[in-house]
Amino acid sequence: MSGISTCYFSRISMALAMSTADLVRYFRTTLRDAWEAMSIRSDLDRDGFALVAGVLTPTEIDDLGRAFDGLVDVARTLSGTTEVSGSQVVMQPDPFVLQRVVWCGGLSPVLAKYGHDPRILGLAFQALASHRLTQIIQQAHFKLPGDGLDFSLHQDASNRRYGTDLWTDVDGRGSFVQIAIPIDPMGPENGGLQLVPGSHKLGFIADPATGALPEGAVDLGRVITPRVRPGDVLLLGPFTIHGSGPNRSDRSRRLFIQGYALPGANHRNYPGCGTGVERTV
Ligand SMILES: O=C(O)CCC(=O)C(=O)O
Repeated sequence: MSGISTCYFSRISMALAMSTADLVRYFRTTLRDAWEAMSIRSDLDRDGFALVAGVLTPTEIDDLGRAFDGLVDVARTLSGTTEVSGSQVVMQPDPFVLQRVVWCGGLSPVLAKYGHDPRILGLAFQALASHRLTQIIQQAHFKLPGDGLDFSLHQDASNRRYGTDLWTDVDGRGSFVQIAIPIDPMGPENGGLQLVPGSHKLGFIADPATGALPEGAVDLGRVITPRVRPGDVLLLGPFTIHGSGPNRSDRSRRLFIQGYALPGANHRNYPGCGTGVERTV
């Protein structure tokens, strides 16, 4: 919150030098941004996730789709999980299943630039209230028709190694936000993200060694699979229980994911980015 206050205080000092028309425009934008920031933070506090519509344009989504296609082309030349050009391609050759490309910006400059895109960083700032962020995740997730891929319900905090020496929870709220952008329309039929609203309030309940959730921790009747459009953005806290089922449709479900930690939280080495890349909002 103090980060947000500092940000708006500096905006007010800049506004003192402006004409009336500029001033009106400026305050309108500032108020809109402040409102959006409050609602993202309050959605994250209440539900464990927040959905922001229309962040990327259709043209950008087309560019991202082409970049994802390029990753599939690279994966088809490989015989198994391999590190290439600073990315890790997680796949099997026969039958061909491309699970994900870790630090995908290594292979694709088009994807790389979204890691420091001001809109994405602005959302991460709103979630974590820090001008300094450490990016540790940039992944391209694929679910091509018939590939059978699914993700059992989990908390991202497990993947961050919460509860071990590899993670320090510097803000006491998990110190991490995941930002997911669908490249294709995503919903129940094509393996869209499943979420358990409010589950973050349980805190970190997974087994730190295996990531498994305790028996009966999730009331499956509370799982939702929202329809999310390409270019919309879904923010998830690290304790929010989520997963996804297989893609049973005849169209792909591709998901572009960025993940940011508060500085000092992560001590784990990730393919492509080591302990992370510093970003400033
Ligand atoms: O790609 C998916 O459907 C699941 C992604 C996910 O659960 C994760 O990255 O934590």
